[in-house]
Amino acid sequence: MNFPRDFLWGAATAAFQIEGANTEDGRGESIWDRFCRTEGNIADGSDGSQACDHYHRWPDDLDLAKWLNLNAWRFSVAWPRIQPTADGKINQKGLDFYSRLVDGMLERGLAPYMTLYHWDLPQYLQDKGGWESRETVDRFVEYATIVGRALGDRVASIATFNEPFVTAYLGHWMGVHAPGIQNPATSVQVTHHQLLSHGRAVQALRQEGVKAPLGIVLNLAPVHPASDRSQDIRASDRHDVAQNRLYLDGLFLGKYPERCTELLGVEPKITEGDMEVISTPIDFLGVNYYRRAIGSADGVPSPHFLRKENREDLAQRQAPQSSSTNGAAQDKEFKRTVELPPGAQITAMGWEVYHEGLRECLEDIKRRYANAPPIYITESGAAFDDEMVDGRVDDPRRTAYLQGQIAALGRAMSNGVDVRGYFVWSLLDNFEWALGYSKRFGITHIDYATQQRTPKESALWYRHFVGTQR
Ligand code: IFM
Repeated sequence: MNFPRDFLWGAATAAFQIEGANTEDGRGESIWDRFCRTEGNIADGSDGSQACDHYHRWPDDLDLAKWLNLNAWRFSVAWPRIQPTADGKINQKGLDFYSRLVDGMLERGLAPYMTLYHWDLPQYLQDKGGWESRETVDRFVEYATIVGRALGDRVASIATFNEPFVTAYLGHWMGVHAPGIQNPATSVQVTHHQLLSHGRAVQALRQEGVKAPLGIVLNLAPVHPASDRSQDIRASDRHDVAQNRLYLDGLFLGKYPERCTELLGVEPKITEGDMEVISTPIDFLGVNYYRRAIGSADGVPSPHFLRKENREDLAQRQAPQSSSTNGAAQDKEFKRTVELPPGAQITAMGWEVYHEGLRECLEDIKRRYANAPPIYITESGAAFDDEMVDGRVDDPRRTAYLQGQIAALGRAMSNGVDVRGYFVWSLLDNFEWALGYSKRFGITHIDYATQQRTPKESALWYRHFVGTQR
């Protein structure tokens, strides 16, 4: 398929995963800095203090993106660089960094796609309750307004949040991401407060006169029951509510799914008027797609989504412990992950390769939400155990993955879904959260000892492919 001439072809990144320099120019502490310091939280014991050193090497990285023929770059702003201290005072050096970065993109013909929150909450806000506290909503609106005023006239779009489901679920239900909380009730409240922050920020930015299109980025997954047994269908419904419906229904229908409380066992505290704010119309929806979910009553959580101590006793946790607030035990009932179908191809994350799922997600949005705005695929990619041989990284499985994703996207567009751009996750190998540097998602290899960047064969394929689309 030939994509429209003005279609965006980009690559996505996130501040904490690539910047490093986490004490430089007045940056404050984030929940991820703190989380990395606790032994056992990060698989390889690493942290984000150096990462890809993008804070210093950003001109080279932008040159690389330009060389790859890309016309868009997705990045996130680190909140602790902008408001490093609890008094909320603006750190001009932090704003200046992003201002230079955005100008650098514009000079190279890269449209800046900015995300305000990609998981690095200032630690001082966590100390006061983090996303569970409604006060954080006000603080987010203040932060969004500061960044919107400084950069809103130059960026191509502003996404409020990246993957609020991951913050809620991995950060507050399973406790494998910062801030490491394991409490389902907190997790659901965190979902509500992130969505409320999103809606309030969209309203505030519009009031400020910010012209950039405004939206949010969700990670979606079609959910298929493992069988037609009623227990498996219920497990699927539960997962679908937790990952997809809470967010999509909230944003586009202005209400949470009717079976939300029954299926999740907890309900958020909602104040009158919240749902109207959450469903404030937006200009675009970002969709991150990696894999489908399979709902099974016999499923066990993926070990990656368990804290170390819970991974060890996974085998013993076959009996449901319904009254416990221990997230892992609760997740046994969540039944998120099951064994993959025989013959399934998997990535280094243990994730099934299932391209049709992207088409399914996109068509599901079109079918269910008449008011959904144009879509961007804001992340799509795969981790593999790459090897550098004689200065080359031959990664045919990643190339095939990207080809499969782009073909599925093309099918969805042929079926009428309005998609405007595609961003590979990720331009560079980077800090893969609780898995540290052990998983490589980049189309560019990073040698972390020397910070040498080497485009992999998949990058060369992407460069060629994008060239044919112009
Ligand atoms: O690395 C993450 C990214 O930060 C958010 N989306 C999924 C990626 C791969 O796990």
